Amino acid sequence: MSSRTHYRACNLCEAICGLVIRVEDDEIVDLRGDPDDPLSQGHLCPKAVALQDIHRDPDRLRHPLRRRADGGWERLGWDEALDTVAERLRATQRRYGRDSLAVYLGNPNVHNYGSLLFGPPLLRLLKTKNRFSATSVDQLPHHLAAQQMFGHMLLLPVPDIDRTGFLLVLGANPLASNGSMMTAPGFERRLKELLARGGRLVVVDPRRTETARLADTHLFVRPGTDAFLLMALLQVIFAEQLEDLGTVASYCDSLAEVRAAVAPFAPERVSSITGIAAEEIRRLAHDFVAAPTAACYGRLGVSTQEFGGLCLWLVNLLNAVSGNLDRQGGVLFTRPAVDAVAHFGRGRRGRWKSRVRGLEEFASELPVATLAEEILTEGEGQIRALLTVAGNPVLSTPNGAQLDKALGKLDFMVAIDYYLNETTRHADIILPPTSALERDHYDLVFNLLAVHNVAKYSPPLFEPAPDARHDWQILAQLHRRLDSSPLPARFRHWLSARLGPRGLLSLGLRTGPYGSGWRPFGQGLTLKKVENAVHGLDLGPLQPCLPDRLHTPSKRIELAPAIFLANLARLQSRLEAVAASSSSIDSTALLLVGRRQVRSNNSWMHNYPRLMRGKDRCTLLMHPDDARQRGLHEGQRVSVTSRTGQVEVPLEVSDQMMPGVVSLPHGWGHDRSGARLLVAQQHPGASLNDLTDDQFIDPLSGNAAFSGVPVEVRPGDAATDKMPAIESGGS
Ligand SMILES: Nc1nc2c(c(=O)[nH]1)N[C@H]1C(S)=C(S)[C@@H](COP(=O)(O)OP(=O)(O)OC[C@H]3O[C@@H](n4cnc5c(=O)[nH]c(N)nc54)[C@H](O)[C@@H]3O)O[C@H]1N2
Ligand SMILES: Nc1nc2c(c(=O)[nH]1)N[C@H]1C(S)=C(S)[C@@H](COP(=O)(O)OP(=O)(O)OC[C@H]3O[C@@H](n4cnc5c(=O)[nH]c(N)nc54)[C@H](O)[C@@H]3O)O[C@H]1N2
Ligand code: SF4
Ligand SMILES: [Mo]
Repeated sequence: MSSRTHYRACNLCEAICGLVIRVEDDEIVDLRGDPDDPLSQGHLCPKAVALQDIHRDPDRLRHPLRRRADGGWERLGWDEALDTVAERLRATQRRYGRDSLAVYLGNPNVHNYGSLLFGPPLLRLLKTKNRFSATSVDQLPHHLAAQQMFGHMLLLPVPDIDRTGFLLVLGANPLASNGSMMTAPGFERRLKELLARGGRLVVVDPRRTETARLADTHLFVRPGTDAFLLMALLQVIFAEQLEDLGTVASYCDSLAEVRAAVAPFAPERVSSITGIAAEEIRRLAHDFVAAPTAACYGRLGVSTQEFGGLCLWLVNLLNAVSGNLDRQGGVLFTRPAVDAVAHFGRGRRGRWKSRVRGLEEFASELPVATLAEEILTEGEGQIRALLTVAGNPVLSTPNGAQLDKALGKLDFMVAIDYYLNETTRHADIILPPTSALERDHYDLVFNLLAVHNVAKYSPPLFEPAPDARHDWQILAQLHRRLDSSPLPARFRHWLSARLGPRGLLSLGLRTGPYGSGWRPFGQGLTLKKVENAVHGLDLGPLQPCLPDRLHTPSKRIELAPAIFLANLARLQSRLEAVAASSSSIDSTALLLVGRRQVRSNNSWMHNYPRLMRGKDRCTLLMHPDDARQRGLHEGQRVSVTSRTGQVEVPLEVSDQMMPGVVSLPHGWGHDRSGARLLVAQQHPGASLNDLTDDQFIDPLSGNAAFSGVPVEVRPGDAATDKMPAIESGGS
């Protein structure tokens, strides 16, 4: 019997936990958190076991598939599959123009360094303006604020959680999500340590979440109104002359404009719209500036809302004017061993607009909320073909049901994905890559967002199956087939495909901030050194690094970018409208928000029996008063209706919800026919995005607004009046 121990980083979520995996005869016999990983220090969540379940899953596709005329699927060789795809994409673009081909990149691309290195060149080659990704249902406002204030969309300040004295969390639930745009494996331990050292944790969320329960203070906020709260916090700071920019003061522009802009937003004026008492807001502002160090952290709940762009600007501002930007214990920029800031674009904006709704491009992408209408609206420039890479937009983008219909109307669709799921069932050809355990990994994105500088290389655990392709190989082989560039460009692509992700990583490490350069021996980081440190290399705590790291042409921080100031008129008029109406709350409509659950990951991890055990988790959470008013009770099936659709789910009555707000997790809704997900289809749940609205976006950033969708809730039609339990065959 051959036995070996393997070290790697889990790539399922942003926490990049170190794993120790024991393998005997190609079977995983033990998998645990690596106590010697300098970042994760042994942390692990239940999803890590899913890595082997994904690998073994009989539903995971292992060969290219082509849809037959009768709707069934047939196996296809790689060459024939890639040739056909290249031919169809080329023919569509020739006939209808470049923009008739659209591309959608899903979330797992950022957890896959091969895709990150070989996806962008293919997109540039395709030259379509119809590029979409999960960014615009997620973190686009973060990039916009970073680009406008610091000059680069990837200059994202990270809260210094291990040294701060005060963490203010808006719209994030790291105890379920394990953290986002802030890689901090073991979030719970870190928060407990913060409290143990006398620090404070304040959570602002319309739900008393797992994280809020840990906090010393939790404030319910009405969905979509955080920008008012943040403006009021700043108003108090300026009105009482508490602002102190600390070390960044000498290279910040436009402080006077900020002071003037926040002046109308006194706590008393925003209290009724936010649902937070004026004295609570004042106290929070005072405590935040009085703390020895503090960090404000705003995440998904404030990013995916109507005022998302303003929110992320205001979060950065609050950190800046309290002297916590670029300060130990405040928020800091990282210094990763391969610096994505140096390798990826700064993020330009507004070079083109979407055809139907006129939404602006950012970093060469259009907001995905407009994808369905770009397919459905006839005329010059209509989308006729689609390439999806690791994405499930039918379940993950607003008004997914409309997109579902639209995908059925395409002339041609190809999906690079290892499941036949709600989205890929519309494809003509599916190209499935290797599983994560069959490939190597180095995190290019999440080291950029980590609360401590580290570097870790994960070699492949298993040999790829014969005739399997990695994502990067599929992308590179499509590229080669489509490339008619002049010879030097084709040679460059040939060379990088020869080097592969690993070779490119080696170059990136040598030329990175810790790199050895081209010296063969001696000092500096090389891939060899990173590889030899099997638990990961500790590159030290985050350090202040401004103004050097700024990418603004002036090398100064722009505190009041014009686009944000101009957008404040929207905030003002909303405030006035609410003040003018007799009541700020519509008593019949409830406001819908989303939530995440530890044993789930977006839309694609519901096919693993070990994660699916237990009671139905796709439930609507509602406050007892709201349930009573509607004559609804615990466990009952309820019908939830919005402008765009209707779903039925079991009701869970709980005072963890703010009155007037209901919560449903996203990523469910596996009852669509034609998918091949045996476990998920037994417990399908319903899709939150059949209720969200493609027309409800943050007009400033173009990001989808998921928070605060108005819905009505009534007793459901179905007779089943109990929560179905989930039986499981797995161990
Ligand atoms: N209402 C609402 N909607 C949301 C959210 C929300 O909170 N509320 N969250 C949003 C957020 S933050 C995100 S990031 C998006 C995610 O949106 P998407 O990225 O569109 O969806 P995922 O569920 O991540 O689906 C990932 C797809 O990639 C495939 N896949 C997994 N691993 C690999 C791989 O290694 N290679 C390839 N080629 N394919 C792979 C899976 O089979 C699946 O089809 O959803 C967004 N949608
Ligand atoms: N287990 C698990 N982990 C995951 C994922 C997963 O699906 N499952 N997905 C991964 C991905 S792609 C991402 S982007 C991250 C996201 O990670 P987080 O940013 O932590 O996202 P959520 O856990 O959805 O928490 C968002 C919170 O915002 C609250 N909220 C909703 N609307 C508002 C509002 O208007 N204002 C305020 N203040 N709060 C609001 C919700 O109640 C919820 O508690 O998680 C990642 N990790
Ligand atoms: S927290 Fe995220 S990275 Fe860590 S084990 Fe769980 S899924 Fe993997
Ligand atoms: Mo995300």
